[in-house]
Amino acid sequence: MKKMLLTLIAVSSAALSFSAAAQFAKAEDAVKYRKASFTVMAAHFGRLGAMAQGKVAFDANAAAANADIVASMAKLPWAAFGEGTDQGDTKAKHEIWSQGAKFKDAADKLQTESVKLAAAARAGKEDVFKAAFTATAGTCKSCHDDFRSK
Ligand code: ASC
Repeated sequence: MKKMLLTLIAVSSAALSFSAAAQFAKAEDAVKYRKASFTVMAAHFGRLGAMAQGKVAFDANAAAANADIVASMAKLPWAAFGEGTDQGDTKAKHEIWSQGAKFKDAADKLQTESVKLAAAARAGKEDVFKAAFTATAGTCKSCHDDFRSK
């Protein structure tokens, strides 16, 4: 019994390290994962947008908390754009894979600008925050224009 248990542990930890290396068991899981990270990002970016547009009063702490989540989410989707994940329920354009360096550059810009956005929010100056919001939104838009179908 003890031996069986040890074998089971050995087998399941081998399976675990294999799936960690492969990142996603199925292409469909990768698509779901990246969409989920964009969905969370958009929810928090939307709250920042409401402040940037003056629909909600600027609040540095709330803005910083939302921007931190955007910056965290901005790290996640890219690992889920692996080979074979261009099919199924996705708006991802084939250019993501045929122009990989350009896509990576766009992904990096979002990450850089969202970190700056969090810092700008924390600094508590509304005009600086608004400018950083516009810069970050620009990185969303240009990546969507090039790499997401309508
Ligand atoms: C958002 C959101 C996006 C971006 C983009 C910026 O709030 O969900 O995808 O801003 O529209 O142009």
